[in-house]
Amino acid sequence: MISSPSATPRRRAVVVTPTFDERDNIADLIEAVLAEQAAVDAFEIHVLVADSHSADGTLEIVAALAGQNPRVHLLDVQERGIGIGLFRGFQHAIEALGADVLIEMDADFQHNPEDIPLFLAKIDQGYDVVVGSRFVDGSVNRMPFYRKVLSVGANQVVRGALGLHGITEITTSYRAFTKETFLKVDPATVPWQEKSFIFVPVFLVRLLETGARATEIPMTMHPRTQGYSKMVYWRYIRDILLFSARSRLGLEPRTAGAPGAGQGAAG
Ligand SMILES: Nc1nc2c(ncn2[C@@H]2O[C@H](COP(=O)(O)OP(=O)(O)OP(=O)(O)O)[C@@H](O)[C@H]2O)c(=O)[nH]1
Ligand SMILES: [Mg+2]
Repeated sequence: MISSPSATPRRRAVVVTPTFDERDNIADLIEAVLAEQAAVDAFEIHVLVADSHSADGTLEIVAALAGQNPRVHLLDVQERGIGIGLFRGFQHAIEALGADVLIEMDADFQHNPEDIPLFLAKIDQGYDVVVGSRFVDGSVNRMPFYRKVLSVGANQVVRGALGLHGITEITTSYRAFTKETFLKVDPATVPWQEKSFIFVPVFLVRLLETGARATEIPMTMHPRTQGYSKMVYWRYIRDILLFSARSRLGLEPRTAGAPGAGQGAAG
C-alpha cells in the first residue's frame, strides 16, 4: 500500500492476543493478522502476544518472529490467567507500543482475522467500542450445542443483571476499542487477576459503562482445531453467577460515572 508523504499519519492498531500453550496456532495467527494490513488504510496494524510463560515453545516462536518483524511484539506476563494476559497486554500496548486502538482477539483462530478491517472501519467511523457478536444478523455460530447453551445462558444472566441493552454478546473476546476508552476504566473494577474467564464479560461491561459509543458486528465462530482449551467451565459458570448476583445487590465496584456507580461498595 502506497501512501503519499502529505497523508495523515496512520493511527496504530495493536491486536492483543493472550496465549498459553498455543504453539500450533501462533505463527499462522500472527501472519494472518498482519496480512489484513492490505485491506486497511487508516491504521498501522501491530500484533502483541501476551503470553503466560508457556513452556510448549510459544514464547520462543513469538520471540523469533518479533526479532524479524517490528510489527510483532511479545510480552511475557509470567502468571497464568486470560485476564492477566489481556489487561497487562492492553497497558503495554498503550505505554510501550503507542497504541491508539486495541483489538482483543483469541489466538486459536476461533476469531477470524479477516474481520479486523470491519472492526477498524467502525472505529474509523467514530465508534469507541466495536463488539464481535454471534447474536446479530449475518453471524454464524458453529460451536457445539453445549457451548451455545453456555454462551446464551451467560449472556442472558449478565445482561439481565446489568440492564445492558443494545449489546447482545459479552462472552466472546473479539472486540476493538480506543485507547481513550480503555484509560477511562478503573483497573480496580475489573477482575483481571482472576484465573477464570470472568474477565471477558466484566471487562466489556466496564468499557460500556464509560459511556462509550458502541456497536456490534457479526462474526463467525467455530471450534478450535489446534491445541487445547483452557476454559474451566464450572469455574466460569460460578463466577458469572456470583458477579451477576453481586451486581444486582450493588456490591460490585463500577466505573466512575456509570449509571448507578458509587451506590455499591467501592474498591
Ligand atoms: N496469557 C494467557 N492466555 C490464556 C490463558 N488461558 C487461555 N488463554 C488464551 O485465551 C484465549 C482463549 O482461551 P481458550 O482456551 O481458547 O478458551 P475458549 O475459546 O473458551 O475454549 P475453546 O473453545 O475450547 O478454545 C486463547 O488464545 C488462549 O491461549 C492464560 O492463562 N494466560
Ligand atoms: Mg478458544
